[in-house]
Amino acid sequence: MSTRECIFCKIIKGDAEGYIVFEDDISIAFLDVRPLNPGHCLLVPREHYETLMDIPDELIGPLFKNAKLISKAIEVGLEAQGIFVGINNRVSQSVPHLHIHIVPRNRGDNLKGFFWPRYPYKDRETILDIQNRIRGAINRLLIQP
Ligand code: DGP
Repeated sequence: MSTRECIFCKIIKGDAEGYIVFEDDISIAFLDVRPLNPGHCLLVPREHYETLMDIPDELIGPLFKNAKLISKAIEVGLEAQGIFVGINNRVSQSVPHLHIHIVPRNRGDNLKGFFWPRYPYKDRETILDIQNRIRGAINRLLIQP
């Protein structure tokens, strides 16, 4: 998708409506049009990157610092008991411009845990296999990012 067609790029440029709650040099945050709870914000980098895996390392610190600020602001400003922070990457990602969901949470708000059912591992062998595959991939990435 070109940045001209991206709805979040349009909001960033002021070409589409967005109820902006925060902006700085690298990012903006605005209200999600279909909130899980009132106050659900999306924090996005100004540059068009599709997923967390695509953004430059230098951006991660400043971006997550802003996620922390917005989380605190939602907690205080909306008197939320807690905050859910999450990112869909490709699967379940409906807008291919990286966005961090920052959602106010209150006990009994009907958002169940991680939203999805969870299952235990079949056995220890499966756990060790998964652990080894992730650790191996991390080691390879550390050698050659
Ligand atoms: P995800 O499913 O993780 O890609 O979340 C995308 C979110 O973006 C979804 O919660 C709805 C929101 N969204 C989609 N289009 C617009 C829009 O035009 N404006 C705003 N404010 N939010 C949008």
